[in-house]
Amino acid sequence: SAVSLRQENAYFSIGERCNANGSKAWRVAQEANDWDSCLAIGREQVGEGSNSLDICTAFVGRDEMFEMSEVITRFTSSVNAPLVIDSTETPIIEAALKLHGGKPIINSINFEEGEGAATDRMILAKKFGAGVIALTIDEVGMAKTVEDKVRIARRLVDFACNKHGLPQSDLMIDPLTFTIATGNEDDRKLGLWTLEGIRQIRQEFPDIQIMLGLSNISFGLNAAARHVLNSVFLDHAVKAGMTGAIVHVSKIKPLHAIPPEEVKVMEDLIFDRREEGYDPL
Ligand code: THG
Repeated sequence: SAVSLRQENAYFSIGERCNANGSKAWRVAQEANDWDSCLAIGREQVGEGSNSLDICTAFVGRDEMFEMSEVITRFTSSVNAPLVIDSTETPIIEAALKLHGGKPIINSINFEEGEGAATDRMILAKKFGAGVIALTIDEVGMAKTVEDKVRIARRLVDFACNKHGLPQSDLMIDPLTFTIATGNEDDRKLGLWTLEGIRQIRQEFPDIQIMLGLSNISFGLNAAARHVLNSVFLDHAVKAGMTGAIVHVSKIKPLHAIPPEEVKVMEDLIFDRREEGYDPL
């Protein structure tokens, strides 16, 4: 058959496994302050194609400031990829930015408690030349409907770019992914709404980045099914206009490498085409 020279579905991939809540192997290494093993988990993901690494050291009973600082100090000198600083605490973000060479990314800003914390973080972004991930969360809560995602995205672009001068290309809007695998009636449309949110935000703001924490979509399924659903959803999200994602990079398969019947099962799930009594999983 014809060889296609067109690279499809290029996106900025952020490795998800340097996360105390998202990887058992990482948590075990971090708890032992085994920084060599942490570094190995980071390097492995870059070797597998991650363009960046999400770093989250927050864990109950641990010293996030100390452990984040230890990690950033080592990674910034030994891993050839910009880091995504994933913390809910502004002082931790600031400490990490001070230690990071090159261009870091702040994960994240949102309007959960108004604009105070977001303002502090925008000032840091400007000072350190950082990119910014912005979640569609406001004082009312996390955006689940398309309408809420687009409305809060508008406010985030206005706030970060118009008010605080962040270049649109350095803003990564995250319209939020939730699991669609709970079997819960209320959750069935959440994937569909995220895809439609991406499409509308892309249309309104052609120059911003749009990203997701991809693996959230499949919480609740077994590992093999998760990898297929994550890959299929990623493909649809990129086609809708997404330009980045936090992923388990070695588990992402291009669609042509997944059996068509498995793609269909996952598309039925994503587009809520399940029929009465239909139980694909
Ligand atoms: N948006 C933004 N940042 C985020 C998220 C988001 N950061 C965290 C999270 N969500 C994205 N990262 C992960 C990391 C791991 C998993 C899911 C999301 C995951 N891990 C397996 C598990 O928990 O079952 C791995 C288990 C293991 O290896 O031990 O699913 O949405 N901006």
